[in-house]
Amino acid sequence: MEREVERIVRDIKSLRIQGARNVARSAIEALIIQVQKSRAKTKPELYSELLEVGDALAGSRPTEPMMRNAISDAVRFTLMQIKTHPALDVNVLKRAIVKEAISYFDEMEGNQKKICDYGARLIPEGGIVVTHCHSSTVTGIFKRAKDMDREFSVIALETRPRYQGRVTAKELADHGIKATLAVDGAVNLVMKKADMCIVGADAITSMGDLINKVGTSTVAHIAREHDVSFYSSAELYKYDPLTLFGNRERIEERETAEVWEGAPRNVKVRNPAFDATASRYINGYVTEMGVLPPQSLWSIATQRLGLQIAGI
Ligand code: RUB
Repeated sequence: MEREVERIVRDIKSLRIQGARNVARSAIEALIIQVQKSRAKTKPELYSELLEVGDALAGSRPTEPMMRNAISDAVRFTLMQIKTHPALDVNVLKRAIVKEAISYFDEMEGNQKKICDYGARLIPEGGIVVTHCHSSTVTGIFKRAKDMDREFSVIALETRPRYQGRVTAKELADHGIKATLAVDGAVNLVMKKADMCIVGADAITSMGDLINKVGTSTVAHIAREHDVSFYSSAELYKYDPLTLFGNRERIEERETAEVWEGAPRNVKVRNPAFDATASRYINGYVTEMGVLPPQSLWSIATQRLGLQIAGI
């Protein structure tokens, strides 16, 4: 594996690269680097290099189906080229893979623009919106709403232990949006005056449940308690197709030192990075296909991603 690719794997693991979209984007960048620098002389050699890099990337953050879906697309594309063009030269194949991977970035940008347009229309004029963690999709929506001259303010929850809420608050304030940071434990208190909640997504299951930064489910439950609408914004690439066959989304457990460095030996420390919010707490998913009810997301995502369901 190329050194630069190893560095990207490390950066994803350590959260230097953070957020599902950034992670997926960097994973594809890594595949492009590997293919461009590959010394593979044959197509099977190139294919096994791709599989090796794909496995290392996918294992770097287990709760990231957007990255997995993007890697699978690249691997599937390569396999199809090998099968359908047996005479294809390995260097021509390398260029074709790179071209295909670059087109994924354009698609991502187009999707993000649509999500920001749909999401911005949901932001209530003069309202207070609560968010959790840092999602580039959510901050994109807020910035779009601001650029449409909508007046609103955002409360970003701090998001222990890695404080991604600070990244959100600063990014929004730098864009001229009124931003307040509150500790996670204040969620009930701040929700009393809120008009809406919106968070990102790491994974969406076939049941329409949301997997996002730990603490998201608490935000959703408390929003329901106060009758505040709760949305998640996500590209359909975040749908995990394996959940349709009963697979549960794996929740990443991170280093306990992130929570308490040097904790007493007789204290057990847990550090789950994500949690699951049941679909009944979610008013809608803001996607590139519009604001979808959680129950219909799986079928629209299946069509959009061109997935085959065995037996149908
Ligand atoms: C980030 C997080 C974000 C989603 C969506 O967790 O939970 O809400 O990844 O982000 P972490 P985006 O900091 O552990 O990666 O909308 O940018 O894809």
